[in-house]
Amino acid sequence: MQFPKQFLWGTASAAYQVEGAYLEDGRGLSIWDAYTQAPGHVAHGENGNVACDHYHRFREDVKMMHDMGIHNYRLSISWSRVIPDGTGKINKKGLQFYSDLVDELLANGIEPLVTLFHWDYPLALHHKGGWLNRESTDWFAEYAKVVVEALSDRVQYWMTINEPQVFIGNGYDNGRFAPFLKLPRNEVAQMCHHVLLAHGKAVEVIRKYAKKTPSIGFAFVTPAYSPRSNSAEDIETARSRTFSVNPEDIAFSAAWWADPIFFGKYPEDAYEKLGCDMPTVLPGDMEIISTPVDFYGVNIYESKAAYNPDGYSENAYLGCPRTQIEWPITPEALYWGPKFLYERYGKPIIITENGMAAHDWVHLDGKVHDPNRIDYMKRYLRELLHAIQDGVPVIGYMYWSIMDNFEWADGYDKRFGLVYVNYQTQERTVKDSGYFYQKVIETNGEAIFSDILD
Ligand code: GCO
Repeated sequence: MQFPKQFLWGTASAAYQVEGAYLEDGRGLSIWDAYTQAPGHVAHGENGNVACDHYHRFREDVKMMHDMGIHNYRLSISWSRVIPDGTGKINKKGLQFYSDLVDELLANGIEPLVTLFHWDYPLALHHKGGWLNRESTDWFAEYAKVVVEALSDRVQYWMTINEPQVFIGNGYDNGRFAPFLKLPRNEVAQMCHHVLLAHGKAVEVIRKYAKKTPSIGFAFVTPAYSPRSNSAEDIETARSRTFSVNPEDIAFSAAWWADPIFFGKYPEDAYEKLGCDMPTVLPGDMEIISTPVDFYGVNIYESKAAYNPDGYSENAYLGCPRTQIEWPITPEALYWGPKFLYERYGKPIIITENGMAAHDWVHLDGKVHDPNRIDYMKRYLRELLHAIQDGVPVIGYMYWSIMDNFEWADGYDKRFGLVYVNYQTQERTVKDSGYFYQKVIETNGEAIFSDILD
């Protein structure tokens, strides 16, 4: 069996990482605009002020995607471009940009998948307490309604929130991402609860106001553990580690986020491990949080080794190859991740992100040769196909990213794109892997078994 007939083959990006135009047409500031300007936060003092200048170049970029044979494009909306202060007055020009982008995509035969929030939190709301303030859940619902009313006549696929694990864990727990804070655990836990509640309210809003019947999910990151062997015991060890709550790092625990959504309650072990740091939950919250969704969107780049007592901070195995961003290359992540998630939560899966950063540059012949990325994609997609063959309903795959972009605290050094971006000239060059992916899409996956290397 091959990839399903209607499989969503796509690529992904996020507003702050590609758009630039940070002060244009009435856009308000986000926490990334504000806190990247301070020294020491981002490699080389870089920021997303210009990024890939996609705001101005989106028509050429969409044409490029069309020429690359891309079928789907996962994009995110900048909240403060649409509502500069986070609540209240709408910025018509900002909203128009996304409406034009959606039109351009559809005119080029590309279906958009929209993420409402990919980390660029409005600065004005941060100053009102951000996710720590319970009102943040209503601010998010208000914003969701504005976007849904503007785009849902043309958009079917919606993701509420991208990787709460990362923007909460790195943003408010370990201080690596904007707003670069290290808050006490009870506050981090309370923020998580508000993020979940905001998600639930947004699901209700999308369901209620969408003009086209929506398909709703989120884009979480799930660090699945892989078993050492296929013995029932090893698989069980991997599964239970995947879903157990790590009290030192609650934000990165898969079940901490997904159990409330699918089962309407926090995982049992969270109560034991967090004790009085558990969030305050008001009556009715869990009903809202568990408003049904249609798919489980998951960003998977790597798996941890279940047999390694220290897990993911250690090598999956001695000498495990790593990408340019130092992440271990563990293709089996695309088998075990979707499998465990489907077994536990029973929803179709979309791989909302997968990809690698590599040491790419334009070679003397004017091309970008990245055989390592092609090999990576083949290995990961073969594992994904294996999961499908084993009965996991995976309905789509979005390569991260369509083009090189602003990689958060790593600035512009780490290149994940299928398209190379020269940040001095904004020239785009499709990498060999971009042409390879075109063949993958054209053949509905057959090309992952070819011997194409460049
Ligand atoms: C994430 C984000 C992306 C990243 C990508 C590579 O997964 O962290 O969704 O914005 O750029 O994953 O780190």
